Amino acid sequence: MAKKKDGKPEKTVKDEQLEQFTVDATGQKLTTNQGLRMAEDEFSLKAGERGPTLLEDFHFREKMTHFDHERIPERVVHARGFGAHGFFQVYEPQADITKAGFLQDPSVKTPVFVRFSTVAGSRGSADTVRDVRGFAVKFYTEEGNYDLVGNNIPVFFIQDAIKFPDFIHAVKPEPHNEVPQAQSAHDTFWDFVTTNTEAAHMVMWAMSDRALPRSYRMMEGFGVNTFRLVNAEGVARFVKFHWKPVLGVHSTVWDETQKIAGKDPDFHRRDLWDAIEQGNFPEWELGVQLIEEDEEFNFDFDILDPTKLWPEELVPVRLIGKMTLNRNTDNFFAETEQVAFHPGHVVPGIDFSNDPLLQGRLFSYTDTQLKRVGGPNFHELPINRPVAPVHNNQRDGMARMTINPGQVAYHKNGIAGNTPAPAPESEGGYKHYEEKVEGRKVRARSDSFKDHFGQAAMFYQSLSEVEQLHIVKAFQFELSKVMNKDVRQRTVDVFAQVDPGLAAQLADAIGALPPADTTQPAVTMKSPALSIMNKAKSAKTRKVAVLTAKTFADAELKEVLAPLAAAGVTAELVGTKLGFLPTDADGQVEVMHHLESADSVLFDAVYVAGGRENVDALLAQPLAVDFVRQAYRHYKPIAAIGEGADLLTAAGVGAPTPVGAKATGSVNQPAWNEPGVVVAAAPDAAFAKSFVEAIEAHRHWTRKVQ
Ligand code: HDE
Repeated sequence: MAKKKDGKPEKTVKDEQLEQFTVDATGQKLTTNQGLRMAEDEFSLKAGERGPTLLEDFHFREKMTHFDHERIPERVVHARGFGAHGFFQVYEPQADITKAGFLQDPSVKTPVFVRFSTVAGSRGSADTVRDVRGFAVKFYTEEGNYDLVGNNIPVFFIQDAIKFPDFIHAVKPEPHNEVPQAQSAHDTFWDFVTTNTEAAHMVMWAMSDRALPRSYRMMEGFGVNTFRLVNAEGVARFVKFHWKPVLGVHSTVWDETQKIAGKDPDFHRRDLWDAIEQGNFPEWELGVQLIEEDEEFNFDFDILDPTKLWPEELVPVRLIGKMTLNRNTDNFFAETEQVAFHPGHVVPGIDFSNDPLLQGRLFSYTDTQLKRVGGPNFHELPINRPVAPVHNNQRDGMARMTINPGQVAYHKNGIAGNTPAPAPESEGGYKHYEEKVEGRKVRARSDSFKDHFGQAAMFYQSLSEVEQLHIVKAFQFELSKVMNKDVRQRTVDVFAQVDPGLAAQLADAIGALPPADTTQPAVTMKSPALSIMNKAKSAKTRKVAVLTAKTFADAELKEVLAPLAAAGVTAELVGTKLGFLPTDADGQVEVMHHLESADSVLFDAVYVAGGRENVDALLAQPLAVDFVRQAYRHYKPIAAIGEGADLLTAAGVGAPTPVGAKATGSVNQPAWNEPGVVVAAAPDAAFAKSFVEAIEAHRHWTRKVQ
């Protein structure tokens, strides 16, 4: 990443534009909104010290009125979100498939703003809930804004946009009592998805580990809908968009997810913010899957059906560029809350398909901005402004900011030389792809959309045993919160069509009848790319809790913490007191977290420092024992040096391997026969290497954990 001499990322044209609207009040005098300096800001104007407040107090009125009007409606979906700035660069010119300008020149950095979100919860809901994540990217290109408004799951619950209000009403808190918040584990969600079985495929994803991302930085993004790419010759291809995180795809486990929601409801936004502040800029590669127009009907699914994915083994993903997020926002409301995405914001070279979900989306997004951001001028808000010039005859409206001089506000005109004038295609004018369409006006759905279970079964069968087990448990959790017994039974019967084994395990857990039909659905293929176990592995940016209490050995600093840092792992000390601990080489290390407020769910791995005094102090703390026990239950890597191993034993994390037994997870002695547990008498390079490898593996699923 190009950096300026002061170490800060280079400014993009969008940064420069935003700076014109950025005002820092540090060191300034306090004024009213009219620019009037005020001599007093703590006392309202009164008739006598103990008398009533006067209407004349313009400062009080202005301050209070502004406050009273501070809130805008939250997004009707995706209300909870978090954004950051960055840039996108294409690897090679993509002229063969699209004429989009920002996909041609590898030296051009196109500024982007990205907003990640959950779907069902309110603005203040927890980050780590079981839900789909929004992944919306605004590219500020030289040809105008292009928005790729995607999710972290490649398919959707419904096939036609007209059903969106119904689906959202079913998943949101129930209308009579507004319960539950940010959860699908309730009657109406399961009632909907079992009476609208096109949802089956997406439900499988929502019950999978994909709905529990470890970090926004570690999840894939998908455009979901089928779009078109069009090149300069006018040749069009169907396209699906992908974002592939460089750090790989990783998830939390359900028990951990729920605990994080209490321990740190801002877990994901904090993670993204901190990573960017630390210079660990998250990166995703942009990929495209392409289908030629004459191949449209070559598949056993309809490529316009948004409940179907295009298996990567059938239609390979071509990686065409990389996005880097390198700057946090200055102001959450002005940027993240006011940003307005729309899948209809396209540039020449990108066009739509007849995907019936996409077609409806093309209406909804502008409509919702009118309500949410309060009028037709939301494109003038700094975060939404294109860096490309805007010239047209649209005028007026609430909070208009642009001053358009001149007599003429219409087209065609003679007075202004018929300008602003439409640009021909050769000068960058957008021309819709001339797809031939014909048909009768019908309210109907194509028969080619009728298979609701084939890809749901393919998804399930493509996963590892662990991932499948997580889905079974998720169904059991969700349905045990459903009160209506008919809905429970219907869920068993419907999902038996995806996998009878899954349905039987569900029935058993929720007191429903086992599925009547136990025929295993035949799937035409498995898609290994769907399993997150098959994605890139990396220890980079992982957070290790270093448990210690009294002192810290210099050898551990050099042989453990330094190699962890070299591998890009962040190690932070967790102790019984905040402040500095002495090292045995007259140095000091800082304890950044207190055991009372830190928790293993907030870290990726645990390291227990050695030293008798240390470990005895930790053993005396039930919270320290719980810390290790819980990390073990959540399959996290655990390492200990010397006496630190006693804390592992106290936490029930196995024991040294008896003499003669075959050790698996060890470096130097004593050997520890537990996957992902690395123990050594003294730190050395091999110990650090094994620990880094254990962190790279993310979780150690072969542990026998209840
Ligand atoms: Fe959205 N969606 N959506 N959606 N969507 C909104 O627009 C809608 C769908 C997605 O961070 C709303 O500005 C309809 C699929 C994201 O600001 C609204 C349908 C996908 C975000 C809307 C869908 C998405 C939204 C609410 C079915 C993945 C958050 C606030 C036809 C490809 C963007 C807003 C942000 C937001 C409508 C389905 C992604 C109401 C009608 C499929 C990431 O306009």
